Amino acid sequence: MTHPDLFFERQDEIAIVRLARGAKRNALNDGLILALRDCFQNLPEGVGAVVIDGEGEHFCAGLDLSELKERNAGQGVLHSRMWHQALDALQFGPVPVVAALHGAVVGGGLELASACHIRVADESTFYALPEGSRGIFVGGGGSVRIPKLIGVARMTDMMMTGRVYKAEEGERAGFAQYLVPQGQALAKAIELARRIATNAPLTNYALMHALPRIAEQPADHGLFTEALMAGIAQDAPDAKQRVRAFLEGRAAKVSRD
Ligand code: 1HE
Repeated sequence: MTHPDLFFERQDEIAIVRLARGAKRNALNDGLILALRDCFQNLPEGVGAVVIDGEGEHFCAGLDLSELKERNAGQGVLHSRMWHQALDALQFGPVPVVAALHGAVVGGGLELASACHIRVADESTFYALPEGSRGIFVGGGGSVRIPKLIGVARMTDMMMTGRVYKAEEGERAGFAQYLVPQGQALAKAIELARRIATNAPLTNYALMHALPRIAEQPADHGLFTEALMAGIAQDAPDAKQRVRAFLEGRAAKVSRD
């Protein structure tokens, strides 16, 4: 799992994955995309959640444009499919991924962020899809994932007009679930990842693998899938222990503070 531009650090029950190509604003070349795929396909046992962030002033400047050579149509399809495989490995991997965002989250960088399960942005964050002005289209799953966060109309506007969303309006639009002061995204993402890692593994699995599929199913199929998932989850020894702990007064109550 070693690549010069991808930093991996285990911190007890979580892992930090960092894009480490700051001099190129963490632009994603083919090697880095394949390294991300390999990383999420080979997470060590015992990692319960992952935080992903970027080195330097920006989270990620998107596709490495210096590699955008003359590709024919077939090569372009395969290149896009390579991105799909890598970001699917992240989204549908073994454990949840929290993105810690700052600075530019643009193009393929936004596609990467939108494949994560939770996004924490600091006040320096800005979101854009410059593909429109570069004469290309999204190819890293953005047309599927980004409208699920902000809607088709906002994404169309971003690509047609080059609109840039700053951190605060980006949070309101749905890009990020948490907005924190500048420089604090990583700390908040780590705090969330540690909390997520304490969940029953099957609950996290259901949230990653069942929930997005249920959301795409017709309602009667979705309700049936939900019932199957609920039955499987409640049967796990972990679930029984947690419910017993609550009933015996040994587990935390829900608190508004
Ligand atoms: C790059 C890239 C890149 C920076 N590919 N080399 N993405 C974009 O269209 C965004 C292009 N990048 C930018 O608009 C800016 O670089 C940033 C706003 C992200 C950052 O600005 P700044 O002033 O901090 O950095 P910089 O001086 O522009 O860039 C520093 C170096 O990184 C410079 O190289 P140097 O050798 O001259 O030092 C830049 O050329 C290089 N660099 N971004 C290659 N993207 C699956 S399809 C996805 C399709 C897309 O993602 S399209 C959108 C591509």
